[in-house]
Amino acid sequence: MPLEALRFDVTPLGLHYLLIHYDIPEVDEESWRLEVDGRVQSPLSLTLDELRSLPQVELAVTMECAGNGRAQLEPHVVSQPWIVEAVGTARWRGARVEDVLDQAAVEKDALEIVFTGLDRGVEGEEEQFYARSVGIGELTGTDALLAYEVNGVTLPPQHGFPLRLVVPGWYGMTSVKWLSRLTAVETPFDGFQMRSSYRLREREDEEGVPLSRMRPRSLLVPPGIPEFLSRKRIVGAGTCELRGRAWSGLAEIAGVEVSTDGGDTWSDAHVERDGLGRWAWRSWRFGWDARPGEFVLCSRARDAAGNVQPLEPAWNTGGYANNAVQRVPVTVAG
Ligand SMILES: Nc1nc2c(c(=O)[nH]1)N[C@H]1C(S)=C(S)[C@@H](COP(=O)(O)O)O[C@H]1N2
Ligand SMILES: [Mo]
Repeated sequence: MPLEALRFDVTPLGLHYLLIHYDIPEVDEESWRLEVDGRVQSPLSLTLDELRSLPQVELAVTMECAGNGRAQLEPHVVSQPWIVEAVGTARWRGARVEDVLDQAAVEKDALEIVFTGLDRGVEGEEEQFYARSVGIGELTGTDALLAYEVNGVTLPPQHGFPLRLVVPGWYGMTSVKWLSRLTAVETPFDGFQMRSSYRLREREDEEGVPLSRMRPRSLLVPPGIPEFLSRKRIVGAGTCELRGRAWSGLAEIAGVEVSTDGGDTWSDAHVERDGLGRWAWRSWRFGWDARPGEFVLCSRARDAAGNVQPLEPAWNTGGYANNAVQRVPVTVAG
């Protein structure tokens, strides 16, 4: 997502980031079914119309790739080289996962649901369909959705047509696109995307900690205008309203601070009540009296659980969850 799109409460389609491990799969709308099987009393094979006839829920959800910020890690981690643009907010519309699980009558001994996509590829020398599991507790009494619409239109191919999972508050990898199957299992699923990817590890041979919810992060709407090659920003002297967005999947945003000296001193920004709901980012603003000179603008979010953005990234083998404060070099012209 181009960072100037942080101006929109809801990211217009086409400006929302995309992450696709393999290829966008070919889907035949007529023959497509969502299979629900495994530890259930009534296995299901649902058409899109049947899913649409369940109670519909629409939620604004900020989704961020767990690899956002990876390109800023040293030593470099080879994978999608996101700077900080792998985030977006969309209005997802669909059925509650819980309603489908109720219809299938999931057995009491089921621990997780495995969500399998139609996209197939080779990763870590393993041929696979993209698949991730989610604990039953994260899917019942929560806002987890099986979405068939985004921003008021049918899901486009790149966002998971005809159906995707959306787990609000979690990093994007869990929101499996191009769903074909939900399987209730009684033992933890150890597919590649659970066992190998999406774990915080300091060494390759560690078991690591699985990623789940998004850590707090805030970003600035790029102020002024950019210089073509360096991307440095140029702002006119005088009062300059700095704006941005902040989110956390762990707890509500409790505050945002701004620094104009690269993180040495901080002042509180004003955080707005946007009415987009708990799962969407919050907008913030800060009045800056810009005097001529060189500045490094930063913003730092904290959430109600006491999580704060660090000044420096913590390295890990996958380059995940780097929520270190953003630094935006700015020249204020005299
Ligand atoms: N089937 C499938 N689902 C997937 C992926 C994928 O490659 N295949 N990528 C995941 C990752 S890593 C992210 S960050 C989000 C991105 O969703 P978006 O492309 O709609 O923004 O989708 C997730 N769901
Ligand atoms: Mo991702």
